[in-house]
Amino acid sequence: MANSEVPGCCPHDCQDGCSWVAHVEDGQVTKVVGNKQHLFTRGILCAKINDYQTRAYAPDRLLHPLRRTGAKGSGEFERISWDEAIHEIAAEFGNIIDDWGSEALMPLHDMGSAGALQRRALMRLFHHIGASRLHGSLCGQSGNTVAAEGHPISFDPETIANSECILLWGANLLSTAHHHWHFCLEARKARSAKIISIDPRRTRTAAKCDEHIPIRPGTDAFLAAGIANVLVEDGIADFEYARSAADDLDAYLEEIQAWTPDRVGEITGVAPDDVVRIARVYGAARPGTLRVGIGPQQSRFGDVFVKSLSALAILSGHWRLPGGGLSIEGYPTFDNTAPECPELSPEGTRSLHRGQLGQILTSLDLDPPIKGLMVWGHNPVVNQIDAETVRHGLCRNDLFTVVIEHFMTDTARHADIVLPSTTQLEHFDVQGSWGQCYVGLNKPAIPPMGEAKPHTEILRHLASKMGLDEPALFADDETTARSCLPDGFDWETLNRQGWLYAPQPRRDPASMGGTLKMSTALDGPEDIDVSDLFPDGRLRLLTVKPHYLLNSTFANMPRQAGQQGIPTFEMNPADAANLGLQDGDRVVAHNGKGTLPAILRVTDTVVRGTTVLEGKFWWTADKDGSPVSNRLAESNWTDGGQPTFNDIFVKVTAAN
Ligand SMILES: Nc1nc2c(c(=O)[nH]1)N[C@H]1C(S)=C(S)[C@@H](COP(=O)(O)OP(=O)(O)OC[C@H]3O[C@@H](n4cnc5c(=O)[nH]c(N)nc54)[C@H](O)[C@@H]3O)O[C@H]1N2
Ligand SMILES: Nc1nc2c(c(=O)[nH]1)N[C@H]1C(S)=C(S)[C@@H](COP(=O)(O)OP(=O)(O)OC[C@H]3O[C@@H](n4cnc5c(=O)[nH]c(N)nc54)[C@H](O)[C@@H]3O)O[C@H]1N2
Ligand code: SF4
Ligand SMILES: [Mo]
Repeated sequence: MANSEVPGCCPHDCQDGCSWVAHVEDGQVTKVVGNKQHLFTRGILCAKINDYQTRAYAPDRLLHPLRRTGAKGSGEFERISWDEAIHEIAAEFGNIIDDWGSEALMPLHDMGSAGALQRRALMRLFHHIGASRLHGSLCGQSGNTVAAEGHPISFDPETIANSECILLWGANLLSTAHHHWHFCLEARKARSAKIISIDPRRTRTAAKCDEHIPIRPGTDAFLAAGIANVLVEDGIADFEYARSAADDLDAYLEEIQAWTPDRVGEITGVAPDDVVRIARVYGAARPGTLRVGIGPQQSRFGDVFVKSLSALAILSGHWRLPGGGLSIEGYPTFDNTAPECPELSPEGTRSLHRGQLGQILTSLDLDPPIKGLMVWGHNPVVNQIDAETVRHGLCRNDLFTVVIEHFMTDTARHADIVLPSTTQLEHFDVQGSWGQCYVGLNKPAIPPMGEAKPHTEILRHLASKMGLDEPALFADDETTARSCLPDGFDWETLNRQGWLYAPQPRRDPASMGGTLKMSTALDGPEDIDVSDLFPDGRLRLLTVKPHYLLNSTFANMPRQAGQQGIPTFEMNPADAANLGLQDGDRVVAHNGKGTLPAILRVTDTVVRGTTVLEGKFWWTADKDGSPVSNRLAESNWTDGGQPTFNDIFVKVTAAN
């Protein structure tokens, strides 16, 4: 068999969207390497993905359809054929539609695969049959909410190389989007840019910045107001620009006035001198950049957090220059939703929030209730808020659940039917990005492992078994892929080299014709009591992204799991001393909802009042509980719908 090098792209939920080359020898993928030609990837994949073939060849990979034989969640299944599986799903879905109506069916996917076909194409079946639709996000929903008000939150991240000051605000780039760091380094080299991390934790990234400003989580909007206040006091605010973008500048200026450096210091824990100094460096830069992460959005302050940073970026006028402004995301010209064919969904079909699964499955008021669920690219039993409620919902005996997966995850264990999915090495796909401006094309390097199937094939098989004749359900993969691309897109080059740079035009706040709102309705200093940030003297548990895992993906892979290590709480020495705990102790975090065992690491890299768990682990219960942090998370969302994963408050005690 000939050897070959097959172009493809990393499908994981990461802003970098790397382009890769799979090396195939005698029909086996021997390695997967970063594409050297791709200007973003620069030949390097990350610590999660650089041995990607081991995922495809993993001994615990799901390779056949399965039917449940034991209780839900028991993990007891029997092997069945594809025909049996598809027949059973078609029959169950048909019965549910007859008895309860189409809206009793719920599709549910997240970003397990970012490939447009793998992630989205199955939705056209659900839209066509009139199943409940989906809206909302588990991820940067606060950013989406502020963007929906007209605030731009994205531009081409490569232009950050032009910046003279980059505030990495709650963004741990070296773990979560390490290719973005290159452009920060270029700015440092070419423009002497200062790179400053604002984060409750001295992360890998913070350690490489020019400065790290530790901040109490949830207090960022006050720091943003304080910085804005200094820009005004110093006469370096760009009022002309702000007036061209917003119609409430005066209200905003009034709101921030109370936020003097001293008051900001009391609430945020940032020294008043630092507030002034950062403001001056940021204000004087031409331009300055706010590079903002997702983690800080995942608390009840999330929407205000994003809004306050957009207001600061507007007031500074940095949007006037390329690379300046507010950068949370970045996009190529690519229509992500085209493969879903949303137009097939009957008008008036109800829509469900994809981040409220526990409530949706356990509600007594939902009419019709959800009777049939299909999940792909998502592990809700670990990643949805209030995970015990999700699990209770999935244990309902009157719920028929299908899970499409690579592995027997905690979610798959609760399915009635499990279908094996191909990996990116085994199927064709095309994808945009949420962090940069390239479209990626993925060609299969090897045939499907075992009986695994791409989702588009599952779509065609199921549509046919359900007796449907809508032509879109039977479209070939290339037609579906091309529907994501604008007219005149250079398909030939994309097809040949596996990627194409296709940036969306830069849009700045002034392009909104002066209609934006800068005001965040921020509380005044007199309304805030710092102790409210830590109810009952508990610690806030921050669940940050693991360096070697991608959310819960790879938690079952020995290499990545070994490097990530066992669940560990990082805790400030002052808090540990207060609690009588020592480095290396076995401890348990608990609140009214559950317990979470971990090993304690006492370290001054974390601010007081906060403990940090790096990682999403699978359920594996022991006598002290399980490491799934969302079991301890109350069901809460911001007004904009962001689940508040980081609002977990716990007591930490020694394990018995
Ligand atoms: N290695 C790896 N990479 C990933 C992922 C992964 O799981 N592992 N997940 C991917 C996904 S889905 C996403 S959404 C992105 C997320 O990418 P990031 O947003 O960069 O990741 P997080 O770790 O969630 O949060 C970033 C930082 O915010 C800090 N933080 C938390 N709360 C606050 C706060 O209130 N204020 C401030 N200033 N900082 C705060 C945390 O300490 C953390 O260092 O990463 C993607 N990339
Ligand atoms: N406490 C807490 N909770 C959080 C977060 C947090 O930081 N803290 N982060 C939140 C964020 S930002 C996000 S984005 C969500 C992420 O939540 P999820 O999207 O559930 O993230 P993963 O754990 O990566 O699970 C993705 C699943 O998709 C599967 N998969 C991958 N590729 C394919 C494929 O091609 N086909 C199929 N069928 N399956 C595939 C993987 O095996 C994996 O089980 O979690 C959220 N939950
Ligand atoms: S997870 Fe992100 S950084 Fe790692 S290879 Fe994939 S796209 Fe690149
Ligand atoms: Mo995310």
